[in-house]
Amino acid sequence: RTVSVVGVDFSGGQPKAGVDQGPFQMVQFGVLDQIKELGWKVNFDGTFPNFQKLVPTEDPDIGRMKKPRAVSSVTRALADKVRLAAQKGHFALTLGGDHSIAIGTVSGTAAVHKDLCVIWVDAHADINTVESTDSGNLHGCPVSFLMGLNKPDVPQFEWVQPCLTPDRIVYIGLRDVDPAEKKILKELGIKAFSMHEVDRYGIGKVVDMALEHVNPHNNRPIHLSFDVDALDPTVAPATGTPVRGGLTFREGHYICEAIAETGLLVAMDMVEVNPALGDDNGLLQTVTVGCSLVRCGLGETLL
Ligand code: DIR
Ligand code: MN
Ligand code: MN
Ligand code: MN
Repeated sequence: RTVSVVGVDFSGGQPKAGVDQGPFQMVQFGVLDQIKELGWKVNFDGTFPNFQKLVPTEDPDIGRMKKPRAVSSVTRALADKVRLAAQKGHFALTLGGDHSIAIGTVSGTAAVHKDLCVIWVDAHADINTVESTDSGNLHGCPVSFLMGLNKPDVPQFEWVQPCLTPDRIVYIGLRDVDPAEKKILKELGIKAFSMHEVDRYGIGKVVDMALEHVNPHNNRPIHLSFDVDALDPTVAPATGTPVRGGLTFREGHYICEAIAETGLLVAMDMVEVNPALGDDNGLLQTVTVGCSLVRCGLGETLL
């Protein structure tokens, strides 16, 4: 099988520079060769698409939203790339970049895989609406766009087709959810396994329950959107919004292994790796773990 890899050198969904260098770092670390060694044909054009050039020089706030034009044009172009990859039957692997880019990746896969479900692994729920967001950072909002929760439509994001329903997404790893987000999760009945449930049931049971919820008949294609800040900051320190009390190294890998084992995974995002944050050791640790999570999603096993 073939995997199409897109590196998204974009940081405009949040204020910290450096997360745009995440894809370069993971590629430099050798993730593409590592994937080839797993038996995949890798489709990567060698030069990054350079999403940065789509970023407008002037991009004043709209309401609370920061950099709305940049996020819109980058995610729109990314959605096309991911859709084309999925149309060819390729696995779509996206290396970020901040998590706002999931507006593009999920739009792209959902356009092709009509029955898609999404597993969102994150410390955060990323479901703020353009009205509920306190920070104005759009990496805290992608799920609200994918679900069509922003009414009336924000003109810049009119191109986004609501492609996700509350029963088609499940969260794992949450521990920093804004009050307005808690309300949205509750009102829409969205299933979430926070760190509390990971503690209570163990990661094996949590992943079983998550898959059972979102994919009861084991026949829906799965998009895994993995924010590296789901991991504990001791494991992945180089990220923009670290939150203590996260997933262990093995818990993170187990999630990817178990989802890969279903044979239903069609797309994966690895986002929020920010090589500019923290010391050299923290950077190496974070890039290394990002690459190994990707390998597990693509079928690497321990034995
Ligand atoms: C917060 C933090 N809920 C916000 N979100 C983050 O800005 O909307 N997402 N850090 O990754
Ligand atoms: Mn996120
Ligand atoms: Mn996060
Ligand atoms: Mn918060």
